[in-house]
Amino acid sequence: MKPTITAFANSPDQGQGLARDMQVRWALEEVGQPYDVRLVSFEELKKPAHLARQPYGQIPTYEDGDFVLFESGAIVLHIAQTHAGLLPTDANARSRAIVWMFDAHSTIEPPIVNLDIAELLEGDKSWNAERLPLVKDRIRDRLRPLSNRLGNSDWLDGAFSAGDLLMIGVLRRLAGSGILEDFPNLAAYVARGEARPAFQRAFAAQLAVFKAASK
Ligand code: GTB
Repeated sequence: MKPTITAFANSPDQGQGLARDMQVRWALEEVGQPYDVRLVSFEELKKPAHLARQPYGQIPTYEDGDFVLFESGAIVLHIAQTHAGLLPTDANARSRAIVWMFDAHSTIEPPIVNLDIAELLEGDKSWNAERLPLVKDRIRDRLRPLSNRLGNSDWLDGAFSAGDLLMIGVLRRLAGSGILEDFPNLAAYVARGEARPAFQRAFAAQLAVFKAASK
């Protein structure tokens, strides 16, 4: 049976793959698992049928029969644990890959979300111009150690893993900020992820939703 995921019927990013269904699609493509997509409008997100799947009324979700998951990181971990290809088989190496999944969402992403908030929601505040450089510096403070750890390696710990998938998904949110360009090895790391055929398929699938909606 094919799992069903949810995604925005009208993604505000206009198909740039920044909404979090992208990571779930990418993971499913990496492991070769076909899937269905239920497109959800902003109104439907907050209705009981969707709230039963996702208590905060957000995407993405993952359903396999009666089995329902939310939280993109947990969904990607489930896919990686139930299919070959996204986590090493050695127990310690697997745990190290999972470290990077947590790191992406709990250490690297929060200051990046703060930048989105500062730019999108606080742009009209009198103190915004003074605060913005501080918000950007906090991101650089997180990216510096990450860049040092990656060094000249292709991926964070050996072969490409679910840790890289989530990390690249988070770093992609910096597109257009100019910050990633301060760390050329991280910019190249993101480009390497985006060049993967599975990423390309996932990106094309979510872009097709935007194109169909704007016809
Ligand atoms: N922790 C949850 C997870 O990882 O699954 C967070 C899920 C979440 O933030 N979902 C967002 C959502 O459904 C979409 S991804 N928001 C609707 C709401 O809260 O009402 C975040 C997102 C949205 C849009 C862009 N964009 O347009 O660039 C980027 C990221």
